[in-house]
Amino acid sequence: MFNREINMRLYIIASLLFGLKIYVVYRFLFNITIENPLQEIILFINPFVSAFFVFALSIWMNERRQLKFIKYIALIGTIVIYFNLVFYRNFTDFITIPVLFQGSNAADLGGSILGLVEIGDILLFADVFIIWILANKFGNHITVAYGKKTKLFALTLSIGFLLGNYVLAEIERPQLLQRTFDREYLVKNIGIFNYHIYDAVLHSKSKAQRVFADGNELAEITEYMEEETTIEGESDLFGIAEDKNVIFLSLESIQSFVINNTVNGEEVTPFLNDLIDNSYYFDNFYHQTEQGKTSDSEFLVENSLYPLSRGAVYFTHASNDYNSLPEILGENGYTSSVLHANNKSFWNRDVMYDNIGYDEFYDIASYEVNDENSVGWGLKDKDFFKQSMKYLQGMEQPFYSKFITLTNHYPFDLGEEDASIEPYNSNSKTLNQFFPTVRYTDEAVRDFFEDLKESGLYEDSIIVLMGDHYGISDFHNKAMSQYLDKDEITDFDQIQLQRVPFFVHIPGHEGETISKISGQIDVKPTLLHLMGIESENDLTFGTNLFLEERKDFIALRNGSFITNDYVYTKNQCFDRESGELIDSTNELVGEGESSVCQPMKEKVEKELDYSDQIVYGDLFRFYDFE
Ligand code: GP9
Ligand code: MN
Repeated sequence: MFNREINMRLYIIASLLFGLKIYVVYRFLFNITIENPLQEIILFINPFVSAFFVFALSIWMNERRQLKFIKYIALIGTIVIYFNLVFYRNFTDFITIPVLFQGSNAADLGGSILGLVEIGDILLFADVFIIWILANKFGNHITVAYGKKTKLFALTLSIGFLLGNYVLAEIERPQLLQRTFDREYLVKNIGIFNYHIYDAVLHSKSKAQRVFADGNELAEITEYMEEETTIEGESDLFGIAEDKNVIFLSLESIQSFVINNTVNGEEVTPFLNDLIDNSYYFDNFYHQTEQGKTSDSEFLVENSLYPLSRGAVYFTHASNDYNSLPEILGENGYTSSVLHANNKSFWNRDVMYDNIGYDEFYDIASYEVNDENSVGWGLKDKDFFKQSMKYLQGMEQPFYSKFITLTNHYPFDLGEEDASIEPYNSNSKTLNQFFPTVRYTDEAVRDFFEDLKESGLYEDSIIVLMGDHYGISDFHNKAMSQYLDKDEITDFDQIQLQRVPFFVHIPGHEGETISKISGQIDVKPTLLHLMGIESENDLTFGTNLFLEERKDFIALRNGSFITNDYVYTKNQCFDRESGELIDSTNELVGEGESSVCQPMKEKVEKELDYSDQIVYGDLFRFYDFE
């Protein structure tokens, strides 16, 4: 039946059978969420594209080798898929190299592995079986020695398919490979085999950088920290939260420009505005995140180190030694947890949280999520807080609990029933919709405060609120200038828009508004100070915000910075008060002269570089924090 006329070659049969199998596994055995038709299309074509690419390599070999190659590739591919499936049944996640070799995950699995194997799994090997029979019985009919033309044609075709797949994936999720986001996204967009290759590259890159570090770099860095970022002294607030719970709210995409502001004549954040009156509120507080978005802000808060300029440090350096907040709190009698109604593997949180010492992570599996209570990215904030109360009440005290909200996330979708205010009216749908979802989160926080009071937890806690990063990018500057009633959004304004709200609410305290420049890098030393935990030996780039003095700049991750006097960005130095351009290192400064921002620019670059050295070299493994 398989003769030259039909031209059904084994590599094509194998691609179809194997591709189909993989598709079925993706679609029905892994619980992959499909959010739109494009994802569905990618998920369907990817298995065939990947299978064809590998099987088509066989035609460069002689007939006997072709058969062998196809047989074993099908077998090995199936084993890889199968291992992932078994792993997935236990962890709802895909295998990464670190979990395979060093994670506690894999060890946990050891004992229970038999329980995850099902008899029907044998069907996963059906195509392998067919391929082996065909190869053994009809081998010489379904393979030939291919001519150069066919070889090149098949190769071009398979690379073309692969590129096509990649382009679709980029359309679906721009910067997928640079930013990673989530293993599930990777698998559904580039397929599980390409995902493993990607994971291996990522892993070896960070391993290599680590290998060349020996700890000698640390002396210079600690000296710098001692001089620049360690500020002696105590404030009245030292230990004010000792033995109290700390509830940390990470507010998705909330920027400072909505605070005490209105849209269509309505207050955007009435609850947060009122909260300012009885909180320590920082109105010049900057986010310092890059591509890792929320996870970068988490990293800053937990470590007082900078995230990376490329990729998400939560992904690239999740197994480093850190001296993280949850770990320190654990040593000081606190239990720690994170509550966030998303996939636990998003931003690799499950792995990172485990490493830095969180006791508990309440991810999407801890919540009841259905069509009624979700919008946009998932569970609505109000339901999220409501459903979280039972966990909070059950926690051993004192606890540190981080809540990460989600509703106010791009593209800022909200049902009419949840919108208390009208959208804005401009050419940017994104900005327009931003206001009602910000208001929604404001109300969710308001309700949460009520529930805390009702449960009695409020009195025993301090509540910290922080915007994680910007929600409105410079892409919407035209609409933004309309909203802010400005002719244009200058580079100076753009930096000022990177401010996010930061509140420390201590029940019974009147608080005050503090206008010193500050940022996410300062949160860790500030919290430890409030909790009465000495942190002199911590290596941090931030400083405690309740001291009179502080380090004299805030660096954004892209090298822009803010000092008391200046704002520097894109080679321009602005006066912070007036927003006037003082000089530009490109144009206005003549030869031999230098910008007034120059000395600080060098310092900022140095600090960012030191932080990178710590992360890339995993330098804290050489340091004794005791
Ligand atoms: C995802 C949530 C939002 O879990 O934290 O992520 P973001 O895109 O803002 O980083
Ligand atoms: Mn976010």
